[in-house]
Amino acid sequence: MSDRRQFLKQSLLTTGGLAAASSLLAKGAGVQPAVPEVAYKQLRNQQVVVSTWDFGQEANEAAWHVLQQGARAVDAVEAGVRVPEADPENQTVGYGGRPDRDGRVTLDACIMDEHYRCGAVAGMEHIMHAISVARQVMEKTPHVMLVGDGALQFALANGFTKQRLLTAKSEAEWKEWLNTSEYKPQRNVENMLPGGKYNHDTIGMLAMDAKGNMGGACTTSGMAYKLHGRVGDSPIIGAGLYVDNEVGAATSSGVGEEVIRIVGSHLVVELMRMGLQPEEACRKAVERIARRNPEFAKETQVGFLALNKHGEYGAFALQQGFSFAVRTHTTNEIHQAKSLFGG
Ligand code: SD4
Repeated sequence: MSDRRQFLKQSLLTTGGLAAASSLLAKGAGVQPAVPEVAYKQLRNQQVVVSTWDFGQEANEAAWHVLQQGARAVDAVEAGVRVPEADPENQTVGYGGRPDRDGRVTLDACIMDEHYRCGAVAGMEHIMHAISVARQVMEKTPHVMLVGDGALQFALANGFTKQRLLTAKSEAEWKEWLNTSEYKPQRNVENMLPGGKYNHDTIGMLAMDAKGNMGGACTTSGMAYKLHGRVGDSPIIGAGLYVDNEVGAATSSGVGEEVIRIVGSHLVVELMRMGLQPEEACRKAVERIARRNPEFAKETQVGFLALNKHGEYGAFALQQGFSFAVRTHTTNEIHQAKSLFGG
């Protein structure tokens, strides 16, 4: 190992080593930072599950149950998000989700494990558990993402059952919306739905298992009354979800277009890699969105949720009202994230 590399490695083990390393790198030392390996210890018995929104509490419980069997984090998050996917009362995920402008329920989902393996489906119709199809894309194909009819075809070939996802309630609301809305693309249409701009949903879930390994899942029916074919951030690795087992994981909810533009979840993880705490990393990502278009940001909701390798978690949103659920050995609670507009 070169002297410089040796120095970098040693300095990282001391307080302030991170700063010293970054400044050396900034001066063009030309060394790839070995930060994660030395700055984050793998802790055992730090099992934790976090997920977006208050309905995440029930989902967390299902994930927690799986974790307690000694399963991997990726198994836990898949089991967890299947709960809202199957719930017809939840109109933002899976069965019962709000349709697109043409009355079609199209689902977006992705999953990522501790080995950077990932799978996703986008714009998939007729299959309730989009997350499990995403998992099979990850495990059974050489690809990362399948879309639309291709995703459906793959799901059917792998034993999933086709069913009607549009419930009477969501159909009635969509028809009502058609009566009063112009049939043209509208951003952030949920602002006009009950709860206004504070009422976004989608489940993003992150977990750490007993071995200290991480996994994440994100699943949604996407923005209500979107153009047919529109894909949000939720199934896009790096945007709606990212897991780096050396550093931590992040997920998002809100207006997906804004998240995609900054590759939000990957950004949050990279900020944690630089040493930021989860909440601070989420705040920086939110601020980046707001800086681009401050006026628009005031009317838009985006929230990030992050979990680091120490089992520490945090969240931050543009607007008030972004809640998240946390399950550990000692807690099972809902937290309100801080926000840029509203404290
Ligand atoms: C999307 N991010 O499709 C999702 C929707 C969402 O709160 O999270 N709404 O853009």
